[in-house]
Amino acid sequence: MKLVIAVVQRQDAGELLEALTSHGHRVTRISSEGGFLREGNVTLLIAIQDHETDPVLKDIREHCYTRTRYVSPLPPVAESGEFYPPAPIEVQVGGATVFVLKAAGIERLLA
Ligand code: 2BA
Repeated sequence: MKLVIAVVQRQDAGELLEALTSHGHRVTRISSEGGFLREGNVTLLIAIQDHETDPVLKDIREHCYTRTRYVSPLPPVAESGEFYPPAPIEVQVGGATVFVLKAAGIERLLA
């Protein structure tokens, strides 16, 4: 059994969730934030059998796109007091960051 943790861009999350659930997977969607861009993204938890790993990764590949973002670094402190805005840095985000972990099992605790 595996636990797939997929960090995806918010724009891709809806279609990916639909694809995964339509293929019979149970998914938990968590709103998250990237530490670098400090922008909202989505983390999906998907517990699956080992043989489902490749099809799940295929769904993620098919629905998560690479996008270019520009980040403005903080301006350096100018000694003369003049302001020189630094050039934005280009950053490629996605398709997705995926962690595949071995899972011991799933317990559904019913009271
Ligand atoms: P962020 O941390 O906001 O990172 C967004 C994008 O910025 C990253 O895209 C990467 O291209 C770039 N980036 C991140 N840290 C950087 C750095 N120190 N210097 C230069 N560029 C940097 P992705 O690699 O596609 O990552 C997308 C999101 O996936 C990340 O958002 C974060 O939420 C998550 N993530 C990526 N790698 C991770 C890891 N090793 N552990 C936990 N979460 C991770």
